[in-house]
Amino acid sequence: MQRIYRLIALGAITFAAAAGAADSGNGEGQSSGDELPPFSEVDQNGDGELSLEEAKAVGIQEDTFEREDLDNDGKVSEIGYKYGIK
Ligand SMILES: [Ca+2]
Ligand SMILES: [Ca+2]
Repeated sequence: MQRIYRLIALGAITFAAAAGAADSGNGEGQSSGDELPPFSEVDQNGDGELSLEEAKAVGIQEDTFEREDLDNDGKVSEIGYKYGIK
């Protein structure tokens, strides 16, 4: 059983490293433990930002969205989506 735990730990480290490196990359869609779809899928009108409507379409709560919309312009950036919304 110990071997399995080691594999899980290794996977978590790899994922964390990949998430840090994928800052400006176009995401290779390896989602281990990430329930949310890639930003490109969520951003339905392709304006590079997430509207409340787009957020709700993938099950993001309105209060979660508002928390991430720091400047209250009704939109959340890709970074906010990736790192702020869980
Ligand atoms: Ca959008
Ligand atoms: Ca905003």
